[in-house]
Amino acid sequence: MAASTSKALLGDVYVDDLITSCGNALDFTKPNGVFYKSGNRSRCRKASLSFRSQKGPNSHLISILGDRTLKLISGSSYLPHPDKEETGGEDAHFICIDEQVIGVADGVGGWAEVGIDSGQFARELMSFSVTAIREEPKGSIDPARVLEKAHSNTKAKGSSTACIIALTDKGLHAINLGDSGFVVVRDGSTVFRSPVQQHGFNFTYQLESGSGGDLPSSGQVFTIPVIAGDVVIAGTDGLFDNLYNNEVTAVVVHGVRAGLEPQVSAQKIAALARQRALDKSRQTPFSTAAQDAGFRYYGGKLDDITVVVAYVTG
Ligand SMILES: [Mn+2]
Repeated sequence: MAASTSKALLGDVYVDDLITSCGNALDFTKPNGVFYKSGNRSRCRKASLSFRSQKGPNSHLISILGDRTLKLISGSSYLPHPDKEETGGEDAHFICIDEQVIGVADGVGGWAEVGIDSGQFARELMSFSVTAIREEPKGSIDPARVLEKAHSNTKAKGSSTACIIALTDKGLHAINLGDSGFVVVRDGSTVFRSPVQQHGFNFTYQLESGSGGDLPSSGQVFTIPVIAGDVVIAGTDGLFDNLYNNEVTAVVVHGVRAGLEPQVSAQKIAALARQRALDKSRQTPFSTAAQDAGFRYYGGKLDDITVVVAYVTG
């Protein structure tokens, strides 16, 4: 799946742009969150793009790992690439409140060259993830098994990254495949950041329907102890390519101090990421990576931006 051809895209940047295993082109973008929120009997439902705010700002009670009273209070923000607002872009995400699971996916934009909207794959993958989560034992959800099932059920053409994070009896239990990911912030410091999985610069690991792409088993699995007061920030590369860790952390810390709900913090993070994405001169994580890969590239990267913020509360 390494075959690639070089294509010119934004400005003077050249990137590998894959057809068979589409890497993100520099034309990165994606919009349209799939939002699952409990509130009915099935406890996890699709709720389109209406992000209702959630109750209960985080408390600062210190709990120990394994404390069954820990909860995730989550909110999200999704800013599609400006050019893709009409189709909703290619990112997708979900929040399952009662199961305490969040997920993000980033459909690979390169498929647009062959007329395929990868957003469909990403949304289907997240939708089937929610279905699989409902079948998991309460309190010990296995994100790897969830992703495996979701992948086997997803039939749409396209490909996508995936990141699923569950709060279980053992702490955070997560799987990440590709260049989406998550960070855990504690007392103003980043205590965990999931590594990016790439085959090469701008060529993410990705799931594809059928036998193409990478396999769910290539995803990295994590078990991370958490305590009340921790904040989990999950996002697609539209977030992590544009904001440095300390920038994300600063917004989170401010939000917690101000008693902001997670959705509001997510909106603030997404807005800052968008601001950086539009900045043509400021150094960003993406411009650094591009330069390291030998490209002349400055500024941010315009893309779909998905941010899910989850407060771990006692
Ligand atoms: Mn992206």
